[in-house]
Amino acid sequence: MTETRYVTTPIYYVNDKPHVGHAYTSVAADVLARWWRLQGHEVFFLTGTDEHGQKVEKAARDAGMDPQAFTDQVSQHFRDLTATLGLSNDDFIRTTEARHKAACTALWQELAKRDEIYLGHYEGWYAVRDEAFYGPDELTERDGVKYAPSGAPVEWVREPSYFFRLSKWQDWLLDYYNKKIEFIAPESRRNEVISFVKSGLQDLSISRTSFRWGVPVPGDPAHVMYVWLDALTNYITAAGYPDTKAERWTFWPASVHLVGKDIVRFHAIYWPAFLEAAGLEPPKRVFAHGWWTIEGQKMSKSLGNAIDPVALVADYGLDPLRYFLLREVPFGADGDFSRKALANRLNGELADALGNLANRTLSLIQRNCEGKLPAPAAAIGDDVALLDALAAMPGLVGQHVEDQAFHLALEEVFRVVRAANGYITAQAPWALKKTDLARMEAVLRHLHSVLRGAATALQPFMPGTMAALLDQLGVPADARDLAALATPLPGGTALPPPSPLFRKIEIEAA
Ligand code: ME8
Repeated sequence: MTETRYVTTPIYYVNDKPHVGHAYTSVAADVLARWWRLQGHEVFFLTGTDEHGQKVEKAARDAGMDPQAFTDQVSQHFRDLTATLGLSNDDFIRTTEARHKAACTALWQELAKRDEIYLGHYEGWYAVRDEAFYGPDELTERDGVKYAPSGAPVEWVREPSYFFRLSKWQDWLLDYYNKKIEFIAPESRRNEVISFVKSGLQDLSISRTSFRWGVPVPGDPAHVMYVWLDALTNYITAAGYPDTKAERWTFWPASVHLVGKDIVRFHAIYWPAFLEAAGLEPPKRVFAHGWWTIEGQKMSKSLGNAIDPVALVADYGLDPLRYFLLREVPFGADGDFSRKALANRLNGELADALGNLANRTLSLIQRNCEGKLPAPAAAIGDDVALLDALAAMPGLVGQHVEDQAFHLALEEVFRVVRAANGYITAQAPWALKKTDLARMEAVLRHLHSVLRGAATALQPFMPGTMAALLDQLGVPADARDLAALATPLPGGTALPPPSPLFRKIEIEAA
């Protein structure tokens, strides 16, 4: 049955250019969106940029630019990156757009109408880098400077502020986490959020008066909205809010917000509370993935080691990068990025295991079968185990993708690819040419089926390369979704001469 599915990335701050950490979340969201489309669902995939707040205002000032001109420029880098990464996003939202300001204003008014907002005074510690407030017990002090747990310095802020009655939602949140086990993943993050909420929630300051770069509070323009209230609202803006009759509103509530573990608190605590308080449905799931370090070090502007995804695509190709990001580290765990590890995955798994299987099989069909696909054949002997594993594979991949266990999804495909490599060696179809032509054809046909299954299931991960492989396999463009796997290609289908799918990389040069 066709369902609606909605996946989001965080909207990224435009204080700096994108790096490989941003590419990571975006590629993961793209894989989900593409997988769901392959299953026949109606999908909405959103990404974009977060452009207000003190941090962005400061970055614009440092660049000597007007904030709007500055955000126009940096946001464009993120928009360009969607093309470089081959993202299939359906929309790209910027928080400086009129539609978004209208949604923020409407949400604020709804919260105010329901008495969820009151005017008071904020006094406390604020980290501009995180755009977050911290309690005194969360801070550490070094050389007279206080730091948040993220390592960002905090400053003492005292100003009039509107507050959201977050404390009132504490029990509701705990009950919600209990009832919806799948709401926060992975488990470690769920536990972290639950214990934070159990430790007690304070009302949340949701406006600032000390700077101007934000959405004005309706009826009190001396205040701008707290950047996280503004930012989180993007997910409903793009679905049409406040017009809940809009066609896109059918996508709300979001199926999953993919975020890094740094911002799980905002998505799993504030966001469902804001929505519930405004009478809107909370999202179904928040998945917080782990953190990439670079050759063992934290990635940062000051260390100058932030890796530009555009350069990686130029050096290794887009699909090897997409594959590596999701294969190397279990989604949810932290990982270390190294060019050597990327080259190893590319050479060993893509070029050797998958690329060679395709090349050997397709070259044999070209040479020994006049480039025509052999007819479907019955499974006998060793064929049975291989084809059974192949038949089970898409279902297993689907379960893992649904859990956002992308590395396990890939492992399911490569398990079958490795089995097929063992099978081709054991069956030696090149030798069968002289002894048993019918068997040679059956073996090549089974290998073709494995390649078709693998290429179909891998499309969300490596769209460009798998489209090329499906072309080489003679699979028509309208027979590339999961359901089409049930219909075998007719024997005699003409296949084009094969060409290599992956270029190996010298490890030393990597
Ligand atoms: O937090 N490893 O934006 P941001 C893995 N605007 N992922 C990383 C990463 C790393 N080293 N570095 C960044 C914001 N990311 C807010 C979000 S949403 C309503 C507002 C990814 O530009 C990861 O997804 O700081 C992380 O959560 C996000 O970029 C932070 O991007």
